[in-house]
Amino acid sequence: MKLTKDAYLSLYETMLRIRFFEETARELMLGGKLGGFLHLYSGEEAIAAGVCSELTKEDCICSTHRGHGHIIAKGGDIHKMMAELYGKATGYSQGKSGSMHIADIGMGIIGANGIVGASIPITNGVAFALRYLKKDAVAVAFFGDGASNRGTFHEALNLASVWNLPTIFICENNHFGMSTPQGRAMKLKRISDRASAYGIAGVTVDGNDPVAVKEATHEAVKRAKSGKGQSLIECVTWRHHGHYIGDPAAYKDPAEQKLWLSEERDPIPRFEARLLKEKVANAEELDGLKNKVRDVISASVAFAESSPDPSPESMYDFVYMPDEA
Ligand SMILES: Cc1ncc(C[n+]2csc(CCOP(=O)(O)OP(=O)(O)O)c2C)c(N)n1
Repeated sequence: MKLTKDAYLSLYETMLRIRFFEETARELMLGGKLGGFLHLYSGEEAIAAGVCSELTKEDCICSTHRGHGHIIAKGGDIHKMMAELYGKATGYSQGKSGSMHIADIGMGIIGANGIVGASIPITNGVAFALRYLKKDAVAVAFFGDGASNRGTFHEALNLASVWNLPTIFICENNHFGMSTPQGRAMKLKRISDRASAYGIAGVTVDGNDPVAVKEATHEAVKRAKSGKGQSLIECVTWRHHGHYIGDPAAYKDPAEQKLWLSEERDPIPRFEARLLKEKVANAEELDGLKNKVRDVISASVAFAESSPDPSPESMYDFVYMPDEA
């Protein structure tokens, strides 16, 4: 795939936006400024950036507990995201959901989801709706290697296949489900091999290379939009931190951790080296983008900190309750 300079820099900028958002949120939480749970996406940025670079506003994504990267890459509002982490009234869910339930329907962001594997069948529902409404669009499910062992994954791949839905399945294989390594939860080495059981296309790509992810997604979107079927794309990656903030990740092999955090593996310095080597951009341009993104994240923190808390009277607003008993 031949990319323009703008396309390369857009992938780079998206990865920076995710990394800086995540690392800022980490510092804020460790500093006691944020409450709730935080599952960081640092290290996996190339997947969200590569996938979402092939999606239009009409295409939809369903996300996970580790969802900030997907939301940022799909065009979510960083100010509203940060305010939500702060529990402020200006947040995506008026400060009531925190990190794991951010949605922006207008941007095709159907929602993050704290239930592992739940986003996968929901994506089929979205794909069904898109087809019913005759939209030229796809629905994309993000999920982890752990989630691919759940029944929801298997049922959803089967249903998408037999109903020929425009669904794309993105498995983010970061090698662990909480503290359990992939090898202890499944015998397969390649999760993409599961696709053939359902008659759909399966491919494993380097999930730390945004261009490889973009290329695979390009093919998957083409296939889905032309009615030729679904795709399971396994993106091999590594999460830099523990499962959530507070997990010291003592179960990781230190040598492996060091290797994946090195400049050769970390998707951001690795992509920077490529952009410089292929003369797509020079160091000043890349630094300029870094400064620009840092300013965006700092502004989002200032916005969140100066936003009001939700009022006690609004406690039950936007909260679903069945008919009062
Ligand atoms: C149905 C369900 N079971 C268990 C959990 C607890 N849990 C939260 S994240 C997680 C691991 C998920 O691993 P994976 O799908 O590989 O995603 P990753 O965290 O690696 O991104 C588990 C077991 C949950 N939230 N939902």
